[in-house]
Amino acid sequence: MYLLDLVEIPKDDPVAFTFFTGYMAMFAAAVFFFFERSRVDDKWKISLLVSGLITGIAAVHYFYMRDYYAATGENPTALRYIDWTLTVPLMCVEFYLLTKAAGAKLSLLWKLILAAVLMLVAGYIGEAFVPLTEGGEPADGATAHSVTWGVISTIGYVYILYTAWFGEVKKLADKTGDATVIKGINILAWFVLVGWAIYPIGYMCMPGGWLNIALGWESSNVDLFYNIADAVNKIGFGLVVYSVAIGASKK
Ligand SMILES: *C/C=C(C)/C=C/C=C(C)/C=C/C1=C(C)CCCC1(C)C
Repeated sequence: MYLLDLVEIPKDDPVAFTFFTGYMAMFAAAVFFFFERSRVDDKWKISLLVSGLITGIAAVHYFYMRDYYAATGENPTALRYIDWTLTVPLMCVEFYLLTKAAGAKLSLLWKLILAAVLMLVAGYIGEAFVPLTEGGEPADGATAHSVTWGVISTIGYVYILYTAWFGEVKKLADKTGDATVIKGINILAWFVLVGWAIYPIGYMCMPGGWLNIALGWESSNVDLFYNIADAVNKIGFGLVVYSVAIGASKK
């Protein structure tokens, strides 16, 4: 419905710009990962399939979010969280697949997914139900609401971070004794530490959020940070998995 009305990106709107480039980048990455599957050993094909699914699912959501934003100028919060609810668990699957050779159990996968669900459900409540005035300004209790749910969400995030850096994922990676896998997991752990940390920065730009209040950063910046973070994390993460698969296939 929106497509025909609004095809123009305002020249001074970096958020709209990142929605369009984000969409194209995710789409191109998905095509790349699907086609490259034929170049790796059989046991790595599923990892590349998952990389393709992560970026492919994101591309479809960006297709809609881009239009939603262009038509309304508002944050597509629900679409955003639907996307993450599908793609973050798939990133947990990548950790599981990489460490499976060393004996990773399904219980590891479920613990990571549960932590991701906690992180995302709390984040969604924090963003979608923040008390606002009719004019869209933060109402009484907005900051308390966003901080409370932000902290609960961070518990899930820290669990995943810990598992990748020091916990089961790290230990299993070491156990493989495979330098390519160890290095790959190490880089992915850095993605979780640095790349994923961009999301809470965006979250704090929402009305009533700390950066919104302290620095006056507008709520449209929520999407600017999320779009940049998604490109870094979904495509970057996929490329790391890809390089592990290519490296390990040559041996
Ligand atoms: C592809 C999408 C990814 C990797 C999304 C990751 C999202 C996060 C790491 C979000 C984290 C949040 C917090 C740690 C606290 C504030 C609320 C969130 C949901 C933005």
